[in-house]
Amino acid sequence: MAEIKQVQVPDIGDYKDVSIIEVMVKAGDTIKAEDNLVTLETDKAAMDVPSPYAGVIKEMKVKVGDKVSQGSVILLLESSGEASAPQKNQPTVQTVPAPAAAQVAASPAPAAQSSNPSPTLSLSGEGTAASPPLTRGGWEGLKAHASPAIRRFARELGVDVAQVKGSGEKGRVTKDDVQSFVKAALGQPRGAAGGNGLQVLAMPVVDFAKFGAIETRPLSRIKKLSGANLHRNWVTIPHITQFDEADITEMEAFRKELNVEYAKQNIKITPLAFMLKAVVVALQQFPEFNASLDASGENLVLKQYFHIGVAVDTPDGLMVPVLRDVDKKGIVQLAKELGEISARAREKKITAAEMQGGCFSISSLGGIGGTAFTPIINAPELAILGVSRAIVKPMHQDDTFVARLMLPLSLSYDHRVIDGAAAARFIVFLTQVLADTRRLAL
Ligand code: CAO
Repeated sequence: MAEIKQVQVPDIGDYKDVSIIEVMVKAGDTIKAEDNLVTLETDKAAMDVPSPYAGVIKEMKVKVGDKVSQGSVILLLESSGEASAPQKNQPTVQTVPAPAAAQVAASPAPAAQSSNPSPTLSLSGEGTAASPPLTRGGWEGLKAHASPAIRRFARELGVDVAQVKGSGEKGRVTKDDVQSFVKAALGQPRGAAGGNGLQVLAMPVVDFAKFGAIETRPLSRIKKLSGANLHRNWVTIPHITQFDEADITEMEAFRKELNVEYAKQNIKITPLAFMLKAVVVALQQFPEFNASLDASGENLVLKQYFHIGVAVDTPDGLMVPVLRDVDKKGIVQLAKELGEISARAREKKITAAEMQGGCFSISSLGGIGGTAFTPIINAPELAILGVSRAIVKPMHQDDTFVARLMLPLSLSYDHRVIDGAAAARFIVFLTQVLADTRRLAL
């Protein structure tokens, strides 16, 4: 025969007067043993309290905001006799860890960042608290204020709880919030502003053999990896490219002298060694270029070290090894390291670690030719310098034209962080340093 049972707060350790932040059931509900009834929140954890019995709820004894301790009555239940297995009606606890810095991979993902993200359904779904995915959404998910039950509910729907605006107490995300979020996301046209998808036509599938002889060659592993990173960086970072030219006539004369001097030691000094040093002087002058956005996308992480990536063209594709502590090294030392690291990249002897930790990159096509190009930022860096081939040009000086060796520079920068004026100042400063190499020592 059915009997009325009191369902009480079970043993919750030393906690007393704990807040009820969510009530998942109401009078009249038919519940199963183990169904969650309420969520309690301490300063360290949120806990779901499951029902020890199955039955019909006769009366609720608590509401959101009430304070309870072990033994407080949550509700009266007309029990159908079915009880949960012993020890099972313990609260399920989920701690709310502090956000951790996402580990930066060789060429890590700067997922679309927004300080006010619009509803989006995550395709992969949010990770668990134990193993959050290394995405901004995932880490943010841990920061979001939501009970374990709501997190689970959101996860089942593939919703990143971090993106849901909470309407509960202290901005807590409720079940209604998650449902409204899903409705809003479903109501949005795919690829609308703020959505995750890009609304583009599918690539045409063409039978090329219809038009002539062909050969199919698979892309190298490096090309596949770097291609995916380049694609992501190109579509997610608003790139602007600023162009300028540096008068390197004097620098070139000095470089030639050095090359004669160091030929015996088999060290070849190319303009790139000077570029590395000049870039660091500019980064010191403009620290926001020596920075990255943090995982939330809302803070700039300014670096006090100067590691510069150098794009190396290898038979298998592009690699970007990183030269460390460029500020602490001289031009000859840098030229030597550049020669070694680019040779090792071409021999596929570069490790993943050697491609990590860069602050800024240089892509030099000066040895090949071309007048200018628009390099793609190597995220999470904020800018990259493209270097093209220097040519002798007539420059107007003191009412006359003089022949000067001019080096074309192309600076691509992340416009979310760097303003056009700052980029123009950076590149002008860089050209001044290159025009007068004494400034490298300042
Ligand atoms: N203007 C004129 N001459 C230049 C120059 C420039 N900007 N840069 C280099 N040179 C000269 C060098 O002095 C050298 O001349 P000598 O042989 O007469 O001494 C010659 O061009 C070849 O230089 P290099 O390319 O071997 O050496 P580097 O230090 O300039 O560059 C490296 C090294 C590894 C960056 C380069 O070999 C390379 O791989 N570049 C390609 C990078 C790339 O693919 N970028 C594209 C990325 S985006 O898709």
